[in-house]
Amino acid sequence: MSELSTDRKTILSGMQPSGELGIGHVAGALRNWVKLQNEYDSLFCVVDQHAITVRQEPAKLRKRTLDIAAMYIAAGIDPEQSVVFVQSHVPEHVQLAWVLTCMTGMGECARMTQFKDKSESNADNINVGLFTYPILMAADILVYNADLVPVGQDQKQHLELARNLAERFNHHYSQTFTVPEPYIPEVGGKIMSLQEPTKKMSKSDPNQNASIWLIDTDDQIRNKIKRAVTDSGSDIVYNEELRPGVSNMMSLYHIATGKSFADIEQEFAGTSGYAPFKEAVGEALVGYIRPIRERFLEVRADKDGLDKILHAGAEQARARARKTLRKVHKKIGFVE
Ligand code: ATP
Ligand code: LTN
Repeated sequence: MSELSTDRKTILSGMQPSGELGIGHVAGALRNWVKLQNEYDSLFCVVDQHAITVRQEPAKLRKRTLDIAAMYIAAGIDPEQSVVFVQSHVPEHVQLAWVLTCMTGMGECARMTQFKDKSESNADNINVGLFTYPILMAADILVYNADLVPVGQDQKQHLELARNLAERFNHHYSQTFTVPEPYIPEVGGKIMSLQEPTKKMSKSDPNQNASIWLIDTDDQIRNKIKRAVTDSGSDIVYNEELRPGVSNMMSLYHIATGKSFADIEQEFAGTSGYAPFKEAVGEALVGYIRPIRERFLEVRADKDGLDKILHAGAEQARARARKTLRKVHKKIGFVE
């Protein structure tokens, strides 16, 4: 298990156990986590407390929390090198979130696009947690003084709030928090729904044909790609606005093979129709996802091993979070 050292910069990121992980999560986040863990002190948490901002069934939440942790490892996070833990095992996140809540304006939360979107999709449960969600996320990050936060594009606005809160606290009291930077992949960083390529591929999408899950079988992957909505036209060129369907296929091919968009365009120049390209995308994804799925099944089957990793991870995370929280409480005038 890694010792967190202070001479390396820190990264922190997390995902909600609100559903299965798909290829979008690899593209937008996981592949960067894996890359960055060699150079940074790395913490990766499963944010179960964020997940309950929408209704969750207890048994499913429990299962998915372990699934997501196992998927981090299957995707290449090495628990010997990185700290892997569950958010609710480290109560300091919520403790810091309260302090930050008292420094955040109502308007700052009200303008978050994710809050607006989720209020629409959960109209019967617009709870205060959904509103203050980004403050808890800021606490997740600031409690470890993370320098860098690898996330997908949709999290940029939340990151901005975390930066503002860090600066605000430092200004009101004294230098305490590192102001975190987002780390967002540009090329192929956002994977769209296979059925509506102008919408993000998301784990809460009820249409099962819209997403490629990391636990999909080879045939499921091939079939979903075959059925994916493409555009009218037949040449393979990247243009998110005019050709969202084909551009999304190119992003998937890029993730699975590492090839640039220019190389992909050249590889398929002159082929007639989308069918051969889609077949190549399907096969590339099958080859990319298979080892992740197999490793996931192995890690998930070893319940004790996974428990050990998560509990050791929580202990390491707590040691670090406690230090920050103590400092914060002292600065704001809480009696020791
Ligand atoms: P939900 O649909 O339940 O709100 P989600 O599928 O968007 O969740 P999150 O847990 O919110 O998933 O996201 C985890 C990380 O994966 C975030 O950094 C997010 O930006 C990234 N991510 C999720 N979906 C995609 C996608 N389709 N393309 C690129 N990145 C993605
Ligand atoms: N809000 C993020 C998940 C998340 C997160 C974090 C990401 C919660 N806390 C801290 C990075 C750092 C999401 O919905 N993807």
